[in-house]
Amino acid sequence: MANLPDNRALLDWIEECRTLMTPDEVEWVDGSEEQLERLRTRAVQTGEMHRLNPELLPGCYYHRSHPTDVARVEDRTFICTPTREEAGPTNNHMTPDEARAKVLPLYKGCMKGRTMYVIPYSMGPIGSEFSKIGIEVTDSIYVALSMCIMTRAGQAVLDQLGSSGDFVRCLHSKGTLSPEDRYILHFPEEDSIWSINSGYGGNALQGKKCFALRIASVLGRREGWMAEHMLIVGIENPKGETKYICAAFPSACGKTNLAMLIPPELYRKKGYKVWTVGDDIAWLRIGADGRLYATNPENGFFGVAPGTGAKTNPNALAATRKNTIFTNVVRNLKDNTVWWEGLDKNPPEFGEDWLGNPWNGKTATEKGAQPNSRFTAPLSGCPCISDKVDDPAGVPISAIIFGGRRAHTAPLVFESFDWTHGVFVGSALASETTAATQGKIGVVRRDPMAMLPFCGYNMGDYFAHWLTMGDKIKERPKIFHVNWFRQDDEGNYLWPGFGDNMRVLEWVLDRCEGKAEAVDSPVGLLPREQDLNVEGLALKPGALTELLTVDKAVWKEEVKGLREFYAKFDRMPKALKEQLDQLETRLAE
Ligand code: GTP
Ligand code: SPV
Ligand code: MN
Repeated sequence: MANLPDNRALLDWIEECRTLMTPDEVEWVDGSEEQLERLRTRAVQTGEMHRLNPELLPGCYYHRSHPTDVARVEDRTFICTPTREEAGPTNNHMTPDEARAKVLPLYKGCMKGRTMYVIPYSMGPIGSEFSKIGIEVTDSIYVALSMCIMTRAGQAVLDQLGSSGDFVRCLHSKGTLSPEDRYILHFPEEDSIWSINSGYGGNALQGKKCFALRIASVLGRREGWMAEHMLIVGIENPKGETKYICAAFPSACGKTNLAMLIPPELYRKKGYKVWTVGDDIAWLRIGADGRLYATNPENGFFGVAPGTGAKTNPNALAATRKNTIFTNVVRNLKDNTVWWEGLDKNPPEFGEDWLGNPWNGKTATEKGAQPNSRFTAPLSGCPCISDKVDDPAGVPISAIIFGGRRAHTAPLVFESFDWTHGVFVGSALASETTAATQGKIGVVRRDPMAMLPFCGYNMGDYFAHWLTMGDKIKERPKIFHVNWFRQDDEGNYLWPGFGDNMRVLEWVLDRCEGKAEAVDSPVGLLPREQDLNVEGLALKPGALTELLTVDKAVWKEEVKGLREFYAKFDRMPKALKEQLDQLETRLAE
């Protein structure tokens, strides 16, 4: 049992939660293996989780969420501030009073007959001056166990908190799982988060998007740092020097894959290595030397299962072979393991699909795994995990990359002219929607900095904050844009992607060191064909030319769309509006 600190603020708040939701019991999560094992056993008894083959997948469990509860629900996610203006034009808004009036009745007595778990957790290494503490209360063992993988959780966090009231109050109940009453609410002024009627991922594991992005983005603006939807990866060159890159791609657009990429053989032979620091969220601060430093506030991966295979992402796959919880994938009943589309070419004949129906991979016409099915795996299980993940100082960033899924329009890679233009490029990011959020898939939407669903305040102010940070950073990282998803007329990807993205990263890092050439284009600086190492690649004739082409007519359309988007903002910084005008002028030349 946890050793409770003498902390009035904390104990009073837990008592408030207990009175409101009336659980039968309250259990503090100390994070000890003994307690976690007890919780796992309980989850197996209640049927919430299923223990997988201990020889093939030791410490691994299978879980299904409710069929209506399989992705983040952006239309039910709200920023609750006194004025609409503070939430801005891209967020759903309620006043804190409205939100409480709507949702308090749903919480009333919602934990009757259940246990309320109290999870103390740290985003970032415990005790680092950059880390922040949250306390999540939940009635879901799945959420409690997942939080213990995804964050640094337990007694050490309580000890660190001591008597301080400085923690984010995270209230979660799976409630009745009713989609009509599902709410994900953020109260930035009170450092609190309320979610109810979902047990899924970003809706329920509040340390992740709710805290580490929406609340943290507000804290970052106030305190002079940034919370971003970015992977962090280290590229070690043959001389043993490691340079770090951050990259922001929208959900299910390749962050986990880029963070763990295995370089093509020709690079490996030369001695290149890749180290993963983070795959989803980066907290960025200016160090004492004036450079930009990144830390990964998380302690685990909540990764997309479909498409993760031995060919595409062997490191992610390896990370899921131990102590992992799988959600909404296929169960292989023959050997009590799991499967999903893209794992291998050997789907189970005796399986159950993500809904629990009998499923035979040899004859099935429907997919077996939900397209947004996921694995929750500890960072420590990843073979290429960086030895810097626990470093409280973080890693220095050489380059920032924005990217999305664009079948046409965006070239494979381009460099921005300077920081302000780079911020403009980030603000102009657009991508085809994926299964990570409920709604239509494959429609292009504007998703600035991949933060559209995650910025906890007015996005006009957020852009201004990016510009201000640029003024303060001494050695500003160069800013790039990539697109691994450009297609030919038949809908085939022009670029092989995955490990071969290393070839683009090499150009990016060489540009940072002034070692590679680039040519001007209206949208930014492009590599010439000879500037990318495509040795050993079987690209279709003309593919590279097409990948590096900026079609002015298509981009003029892009500018139109962007103008419409910019028009939504009252608080759009002047410098970015000027960037848009300049782009239009360059396209007209
Ligand atoms: P979130 O966890 O939702 O934030 O997603 P993510 O950005 O980490 O995306 P992830 O790396 O999990 O990739 C999502 C999907 O895109 C998977 O099905 C991948 O197989 C696919 N993918 C990733 N990288 C590439 C690439 O370079 N090319 C192609 N064609 N597909 C890719
Ligand atoms: C995303 O959707 O960007 C994710 C998964 O990383 S979730 O935790 O649900 O936000
Ligand atoms: Mn994500």
